[in-house]
Amino acid sequence: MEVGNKKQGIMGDEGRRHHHHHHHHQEQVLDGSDIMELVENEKVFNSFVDHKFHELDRDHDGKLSVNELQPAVADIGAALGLPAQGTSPDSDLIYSEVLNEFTHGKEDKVSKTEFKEVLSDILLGMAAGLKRDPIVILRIDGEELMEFINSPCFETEVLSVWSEIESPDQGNLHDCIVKALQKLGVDQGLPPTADSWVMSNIVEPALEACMGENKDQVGVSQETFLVELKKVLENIAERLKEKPVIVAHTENTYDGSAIKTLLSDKVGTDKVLNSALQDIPRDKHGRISKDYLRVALDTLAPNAGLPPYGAVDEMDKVIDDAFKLVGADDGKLVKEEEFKKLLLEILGGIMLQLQGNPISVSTNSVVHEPLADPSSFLHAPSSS
Ligand SMILES: [Ca+2]
Repeated sequence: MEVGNKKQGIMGDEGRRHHHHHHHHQEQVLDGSDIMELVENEKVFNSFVDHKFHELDRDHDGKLSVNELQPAVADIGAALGLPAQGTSPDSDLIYSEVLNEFTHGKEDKVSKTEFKEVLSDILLGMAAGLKRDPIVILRIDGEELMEFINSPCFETEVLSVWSEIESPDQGNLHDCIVKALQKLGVDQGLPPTADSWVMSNIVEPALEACMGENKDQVGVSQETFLVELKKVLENIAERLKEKPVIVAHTENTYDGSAIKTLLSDKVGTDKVLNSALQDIPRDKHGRISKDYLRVALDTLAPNAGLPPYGAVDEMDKVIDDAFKLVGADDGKLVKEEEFKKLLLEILGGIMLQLQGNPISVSTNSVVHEPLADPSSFLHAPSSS
């Protein structure tokens, strides 16, 4: 099932993403010739990777841990133009997808060879703006929307949208059209209307231009709806032509397989648990409050192929249920071994639930600060 258009934030703000230049949806977003050149020049790229890897490998063990990868992931998010963590819902998920690209959701350490492969893949994908798994960068410029408007299935689709709007004859025309726009989406060439920039810079001006005083009209007929919606969509398409909107799109299915892989590797699981517990406070007897189970789970989420808590409502429900099942929310103090056991039970519970009912999520996040200088990522100082 789709959980589209969620809003949320990502990876820690590395301190240089406070400015959202909402008006810079420019062509150069996808002009990554500098990146192409760098990645394709074996010698230069090797030296770039050597340098970056050395910078990131803070404990100098020749591998990158999930923590050590965070600055690189944050840089990639910044280069993609994603909003900082905690500022916009979808981005968290995209950041965790980038991290998953490196870790494949299980390996707790990444070698230089793996780092190089994934980095080159991500950079080339960014540079080309081409479809890549799992992140697709879409440039919504009105062309696809015009195709939709002129397609033979337009009327059928719009009428099915009409039937999904709750008591359309009771709302005014403006609200009916807005509700309809919310039901359409990137598949039809519309940017996500849940985004406030899109709403105030594209949708509202289009509504104003098309409907004027008619917008307050109540008792909207199906016929009026069809005509008015078409006008608004055409107007939106015109605006997108002038001001294309860049959208980062992800699709993912959580089916518990990453947890299964993690749990089937005893040594790997121990490592992941120890690392998740590393920074969690103990009382003087070495006991841990169960309140920290959620913190620990969030820390190991990337290793278990889970999104950050708060990113996907349906996943949050599954996680909450797993906590309830093992009585994990009573805040009692437990010994470290018991804490780990509970954490494993929670993971097991989530896995079983997902195996029975996998959750598919697709998100569309408007990129507000696009890759104005595609090479900035490459020259940016480490955010650590
Ligand atoms: Ca390391």
